[in-house]
Amino acid sequence: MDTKRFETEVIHRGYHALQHHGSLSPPIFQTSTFVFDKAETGANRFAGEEDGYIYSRLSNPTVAMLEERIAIMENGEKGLAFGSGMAAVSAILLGLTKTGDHVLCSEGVYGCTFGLLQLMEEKYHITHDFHSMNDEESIRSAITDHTTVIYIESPINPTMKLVDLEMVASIAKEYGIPVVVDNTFSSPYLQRPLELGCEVVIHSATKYLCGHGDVVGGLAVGSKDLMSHLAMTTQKDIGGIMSPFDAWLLLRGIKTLPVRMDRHCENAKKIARLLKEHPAVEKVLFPGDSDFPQFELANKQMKNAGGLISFEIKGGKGEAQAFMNSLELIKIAVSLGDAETLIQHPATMTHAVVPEEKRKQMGINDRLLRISVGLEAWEDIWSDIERGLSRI
Ligand code: LCS
Repeated sequence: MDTKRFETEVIHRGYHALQHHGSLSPPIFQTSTFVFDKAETGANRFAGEEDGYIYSRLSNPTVAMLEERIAIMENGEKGLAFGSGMAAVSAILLGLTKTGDHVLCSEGVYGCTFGLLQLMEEKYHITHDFHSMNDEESIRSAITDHTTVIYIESPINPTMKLVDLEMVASIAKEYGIPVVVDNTFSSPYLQRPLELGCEVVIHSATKYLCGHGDVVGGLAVGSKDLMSHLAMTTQKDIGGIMSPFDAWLLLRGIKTLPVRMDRHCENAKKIARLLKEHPAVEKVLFPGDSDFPQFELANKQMKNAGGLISFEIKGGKGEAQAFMNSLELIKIAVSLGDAETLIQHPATMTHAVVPEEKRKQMGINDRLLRISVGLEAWEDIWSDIERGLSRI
């Protein structure tokens, strides 16, 4: 199929109905293994001399449809699906490093990615440094002879800080170091890191790609060579793969990604503006706000600002928790990107594993709250927030 526009690819790419009895919806190949017509076929497939399925940890037709779809969405060559976002992060980071190597990481990452970097350092002596990555010379001086990966979240969970992906990718190219970007907060509809020169893009597919809060999954996209290598090593042998049913739910959710994202972005813009004007709010962190320190960069590398808003409430942890407890429509829950508006307290929830001093360095204090603005009528979302703020 010729490449079509994004909104068309998310619906059609990877599936050919007429090859499946005309079924409009793709089949779920809920099977662990595949039957060979004769012993030689099995031998040839294991030897890589013949295409075809072998065993669902190695590849599965429903999962392969999703891998093809995410690859085109990120404008990359090959996609891989995993059982969670963290299975994707760990397969990529462990696949690109060995003992003695160094990872240069953005100043702030999701709490479990932080935990994984700690584990890699303690158990395998793969060291890491956090870096703001907003100055070219200081990035150059932070790269060591042992740096084999530059790992970036942008926007960073939950502080919404951005990293200039094109700038970091061009420096990394001089050193021959791959740049890996966790694109979970934007989704490929809003930001495509591979088009900016980065090598690998990762998603917690649990979030916007799924969109309905019913799957935990991960996806990664990169060059055919690199992804095939990872498929045969850290994906196959560590084995954190995605189930056919979850792949099917993701294929379904992804069809509506563009329309959902437009609505998330629209709602978030309205809520961010109203939060900013409210006297009980100290500070709003939202890349779509013209006062956001990296507003220009957001406009340069993102199609729109996304559906996540972090804000500091006046007071401390007590006020933050009292506000959350006073909400009626908005759900207190981690995760993001669902139809329902969700609120969480990063210091005691998603980033509780990060030691307090490090959390402060990342910009996460006890007053900070993160809202994943859902698809409800924005007026209803706002009246819930407004009522909550007036009660504390
Ligand atoms: N990367 C980012 C940026 C994330 O926000 C998360 C999960 C992951 C990776 C891991 O993905 P998972 O294994 O959960 O699919 N973030 C969460 C959050 O902010 N709240 O709950 C989970």
